[in-house]
Amino acid sequence: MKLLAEIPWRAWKGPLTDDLERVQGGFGLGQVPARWKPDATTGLICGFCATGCGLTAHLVDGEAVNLTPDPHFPVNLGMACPKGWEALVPLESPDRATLPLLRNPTSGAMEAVSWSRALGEFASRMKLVQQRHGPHSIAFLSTGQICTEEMALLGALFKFGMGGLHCDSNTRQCMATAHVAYKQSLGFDAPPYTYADFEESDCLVFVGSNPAVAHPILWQRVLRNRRSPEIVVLDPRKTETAMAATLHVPLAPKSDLTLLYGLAAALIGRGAVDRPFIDAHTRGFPDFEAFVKDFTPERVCSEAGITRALFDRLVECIATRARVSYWWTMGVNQGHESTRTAQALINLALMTGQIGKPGTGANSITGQCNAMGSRIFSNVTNLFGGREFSNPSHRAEVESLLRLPAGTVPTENSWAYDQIVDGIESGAIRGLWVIATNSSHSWIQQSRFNDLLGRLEFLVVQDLYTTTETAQRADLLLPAAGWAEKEGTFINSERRFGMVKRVRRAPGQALSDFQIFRLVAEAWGCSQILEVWHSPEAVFGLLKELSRGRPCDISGIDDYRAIDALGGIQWPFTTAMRDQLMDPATDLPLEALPEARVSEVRERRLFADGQFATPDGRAVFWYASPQPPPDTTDAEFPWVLLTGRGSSSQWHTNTRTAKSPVLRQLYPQACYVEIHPDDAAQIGLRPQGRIRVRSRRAELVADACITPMVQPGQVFIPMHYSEVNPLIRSVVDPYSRQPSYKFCAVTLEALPPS
Ligand SMILES: Nc1nc2c(c(=O)[nH]1)N[C@H]1C(S)=C(S)[C@@H](COP(=O)(O)OP(=O)(O)OC[C@H]3O[C@@H](n4cnc5c(=O)[nH]c(N)nc54)[C@H](O)[C@@H]3O)O[C@H]1N2
Ligand SMILES: Nc1nc2c(c(=O)[nH]1)N[C@H]1C(S)=C(S)[C@@H](COP(=O)(O)OP(=O)(O)OC[C@H]3O[C@@H](n4cnc5c(=O)[nH]c(N)nc54)[C@H](O)[C@@H]3O)O[C@H]1N2
Ligand code: SF4
Ligand SMILES: [Mo]
Repeated sequence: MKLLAEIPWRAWKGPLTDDLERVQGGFGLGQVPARWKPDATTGLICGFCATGCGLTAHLVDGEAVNLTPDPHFPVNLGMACPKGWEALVPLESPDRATLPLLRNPTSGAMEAVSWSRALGEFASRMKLVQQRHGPHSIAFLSTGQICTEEMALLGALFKFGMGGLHCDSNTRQCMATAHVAYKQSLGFDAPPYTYADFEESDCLVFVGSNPAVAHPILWQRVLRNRRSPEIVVLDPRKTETAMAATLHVPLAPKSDLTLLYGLAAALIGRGAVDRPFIDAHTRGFPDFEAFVKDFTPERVCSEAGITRALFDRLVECIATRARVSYWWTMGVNQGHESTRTAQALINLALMTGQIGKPGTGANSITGQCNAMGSRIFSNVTNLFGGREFSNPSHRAEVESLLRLPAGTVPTENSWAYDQIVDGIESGAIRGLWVIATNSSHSWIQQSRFNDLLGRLEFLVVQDLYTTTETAQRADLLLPAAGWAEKEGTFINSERRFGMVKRVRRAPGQALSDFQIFRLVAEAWGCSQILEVWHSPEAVFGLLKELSRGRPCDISGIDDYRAIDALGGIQWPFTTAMRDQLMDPATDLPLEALPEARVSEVRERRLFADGQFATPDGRAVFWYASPQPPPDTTDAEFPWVLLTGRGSSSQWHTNTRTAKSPVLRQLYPQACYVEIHPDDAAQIGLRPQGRIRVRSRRAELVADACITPMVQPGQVFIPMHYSEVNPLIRSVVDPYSRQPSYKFCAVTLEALPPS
């Protein structure tokens, strides 16, 4: 093990200015706070995916030197994937941003500046943009990877303090579809399940989801299922998950909607529906029933490119198993008609009454560690607590709860990510603040995006590293403390709040995002608005009040200690639920809940009573006729390019995972393209050959990986390599505005080995 003193940034001897003394306020340098047992160990939630595994940090002098999975945490039960085990290593990288950096307008070089200078530049230049081009000419793009309290503070600062309107986050790339689909169908963005459902289901249907790679610990939960379940995978590729399934349906890319409507028609035809549930708890079924009649097995099999026998077997699985659960991820969320596709899955669960009971549900698996937090509490696409900006009574509630002057809350919705990008093109957006997302690699049709960044008058990037594709384009770089260097909560896929704790000192002058937002407010001159937002836990208290009476009510969670002591707490957890568990007369904190009663808090699912969050309590059937993908294949571009996760050891744009020598051993360093052996032969690919992949927008050259995992006519490139996104056309779903990353027409050319 490396000694702390040997870690490169520990040797940092930069100026310790008065300025830093003033701004750090307990969040910058100095000792890790002793509030979480300063002795041998403390628990915290992993900072990569939304599985939300509990990790145990092993401390020396109050600082984490190692991590192990927590055997008692209800999510991971003692397991972790390679990223979790290695999570401390990326914090120690020499390219950590340790000082604010400002671009010298003459030389173009980035130069270290004090925090005072950086914050002064931030406020004066963003304000100048607003003076020249109007208050809504500044925007931010944020993330599902910082703490809930940080997101909430940012959303309040920008919309209530800085006079901004347009902002979005990388959750648009990830979970927007699930958000909109649930909201329309069930009345609230409410994934209904708990992880125990993986173990309690008789038939698990995974659609566009590869948990064996992308959510390995959830996959372990599936493997713990003792009910001999059918495991069905709908994925054009024979993924690691599909190989382990009992039934793989290799449907044609983006034929999901047709197939799912055909499935609904076949189930209705067999009478495999729950009429009493439909009558009591849903709206719109008769019209849906009439609509799906056109989706005959013949049509479906032809459009999805599967055999009739396979289709019949799929119908049989779902019709005959008692507890059926539907799980979806990016193969559904990222598409040109993704919202209706997600809703086709919700419709299946509704019409068969498979929701609100053990082992059932229409269950979207979340991607980033805190995408759930950003969906409900970031004040970006919806007003705090899943409220609407356009609703006057919602605005008044928030203004009153936060003691804001009437009229502070904007009445309009923000533009979505793609509209902000278009806004840069049209000149409507001139100042951009990018926080904890690496858009210059991850956004769709990336060359256009990166060209557009050049048109901005001011680009601020707030990140852990100076080397990300986006940071390198910044005019101002704000050095952020990362996961484990700060405190707050994450919300995982099953709606569970978990604690992030400060068990490491941030390097140099890096500050937590929370502290940076507070300092921006001060520099902007709007800190009075945020007086009550002084610490993460104070913000958590505000979020409790903002959630009260909403479907995501967490008013019954006392404080951080309760979350920590109970293995996380799922929303909702209302004051009434708390009072049932803890006699209010005893005045004991929730953390003192007797062990015997902890199970009542640990695992909960939604909609057990068939009451949904719509005004009339009924879930709604949504559907639309399937449309072909806009980036069509033709004689010139005959292959379909699919993208997604390549390995359990790579995280997105690889800014963090590339920093671990252990993780680096576990994935190919150079971009590669998976191609079927028949196609390899067709294009004349030689062993160890390389391939040129060209779309209507760009081209790349990558190593060839010849494998029957992909079907003929399709190729796959992992998203972790920055070469891939320039190829993909900017197509978004009309309702969720989530990009369609998983369908791009390309042509291939074999190149000799390099
Ligand atoms: N190791 C690792 N884990 C991660 C991440 C990571 O970067 N690395 N990222 C996290 C995040 S933010 C997310 S959102 C999740 C994503 O988790 P997943 O969605 O499971 O991962 P992907 O590989 O993006 O996509 C899943 C599958 O969709 C399939 N697919 C493509 N097109 C279609 C289609 O038209 N129909 C169907 N049915 N399937 C299709 C792809 O072949 C792929 O196997 O993973 C999370 N976990
Ligand atoms: N082709 C293709 N493209 C895709 C996808 C796909 O399937 N195919 N998937 C999409 C999906 S689902 C997602 S979620 C996106 C992800 O896309 P991004 O969000 O752009 O990817 P990350 O690499 O996670 O970027 C996070 C950034 O935040 C920084 N960071 C980490 N922690 C902190 C922190 O605490 N504070 C601050 N300030 N910075 C921090 C990291 O260093 C990194 O630069 O990619 C999308 N892009
Ligand atoms: S599965 Fe997700 S939450 Fe669990 S250790 Fe791996 S990255 Fe972390
Ligand atoms: Mo994601």
